[in-house]
Amino acid sequence: MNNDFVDLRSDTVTKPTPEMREAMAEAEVGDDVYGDDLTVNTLQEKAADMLGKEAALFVPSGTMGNLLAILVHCARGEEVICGDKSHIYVNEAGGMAALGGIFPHPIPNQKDGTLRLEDIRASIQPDDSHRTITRLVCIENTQNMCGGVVLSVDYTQQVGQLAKENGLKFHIDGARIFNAAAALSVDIKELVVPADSVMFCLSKGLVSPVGSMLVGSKDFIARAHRLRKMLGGGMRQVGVIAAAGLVSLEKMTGRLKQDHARAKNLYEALKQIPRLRLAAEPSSNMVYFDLDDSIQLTENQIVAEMKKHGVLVDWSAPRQFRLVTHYWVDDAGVEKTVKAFAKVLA
Ligand code: TLP
Repeated sequence: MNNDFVDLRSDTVTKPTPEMREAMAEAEVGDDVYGDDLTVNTLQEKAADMLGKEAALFVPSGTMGNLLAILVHCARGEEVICGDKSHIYVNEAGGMAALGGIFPHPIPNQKDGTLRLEDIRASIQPDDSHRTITRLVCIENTQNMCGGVVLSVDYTQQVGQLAKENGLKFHIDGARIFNAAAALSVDIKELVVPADSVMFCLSKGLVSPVGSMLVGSKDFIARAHRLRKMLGGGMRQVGVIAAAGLVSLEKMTGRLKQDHARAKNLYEALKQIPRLRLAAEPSSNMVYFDLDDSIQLTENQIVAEMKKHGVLVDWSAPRQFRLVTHYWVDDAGVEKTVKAFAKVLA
C-alpha cells in the first residue's frame, strides 16, 4: 500500500510506529503457553493495573476477547442481553451461538449508544422452565455503529447496578474504551469499575499491529486462558507483538484527543459540502454521514473515485459512510480528504 494514501477506512489499518518496530525487534520472548514470555507477562500486568482489575490476558483479536468473555460467563443455552447494533451481535459471525450454544438477546441501541435500563430489565427472562436463562449483559463503549458515541461513567454504573441486582454478569466491549476515557477526560478505571470483564483493542486507535486484552478477576482470566487454548489462541513467542502493545499503553493512550479533534475538524469541513448529510457531531474518532438522494454515484464508485484522489474510504451501510481518524491521519490528511470529497461529489 502506498503510504501517501490517507486511510480513513478504520483505525484497524494503523501500522506500527518506528518505536513499536524497534521494541518488537528487541523484545524478550519465551513460550507464552508455558507462561514464559516476559514481555507478554509485563503487558498483561500493565493492562490489568491500568484498568484496575486483578488480571489480564493477551488475545489475538477483539472478536476472540469478546467470545472468550461470553464463553466464560455463560453456559450452553444461556442468554446474553446486548445491543442490536453491537459488534458482538452484528459483526462477530454469530460466534457465541455457533461456538458456545449461547443465545444473543438483542435490544435496541438508542442513538446515544446506550441500552435503555427499562429495556434491559424487561428482557431478563423469568425463572420459568420454558425460557432461557439470562446470564450476561454487554455494552459497547465507544459504540461503533451509533457513531463512535461515548457512554458515560454514570450510565455504566447504572448498568452495573442493574446487573448486580439481577444476578447478571456484566461485560464491556471496550474495543475503543481508551477513546471513551479520553473523550470524557476520566481515568479509564472509572469507566470499568462495575464490569466483571472488559475487552479492549491495542490494534485500533492504540496503533499496535495486532492484539487485544481481556481483563477481569483472576478466576475469570484463568478460565479464559484455558478457553483461549481451546480456540487455538495460545501464541508461543508472542512477545514480539506484545512489545508493540506496551508502546500502545505507554505512548498512545495519552494522544487520542488529537484524533477526536481531527474528527471534529473533518466533520465541520464535510458539513460545508452540499449533498452530504452529516450525523451528529463526533464525540470520538468517527465521522458518519449519509449520501443525499441526488447523488447518482454508487457507494463503490465513490470509494473508487476517492482512491484516485489518494484517499481510502469505506461505506458502512447503503448510502452511508464512516470515516475514522487515527495516528496516521494528520491535518494535511483531513484537508486532502475534504478536497477530494468536494471534487468527487461536485
Ligand atoms: N471493528 C471493526 C470492524 O469489525 C467493523 C472496525 O473497523 O470498526 N468490538 C468493536 C466495537 C469493534 O469495532 C471491533 C472491530 C471489534 C470488537 C473486533 O475487533 P477485531 O477486529 O480485533 O476482532
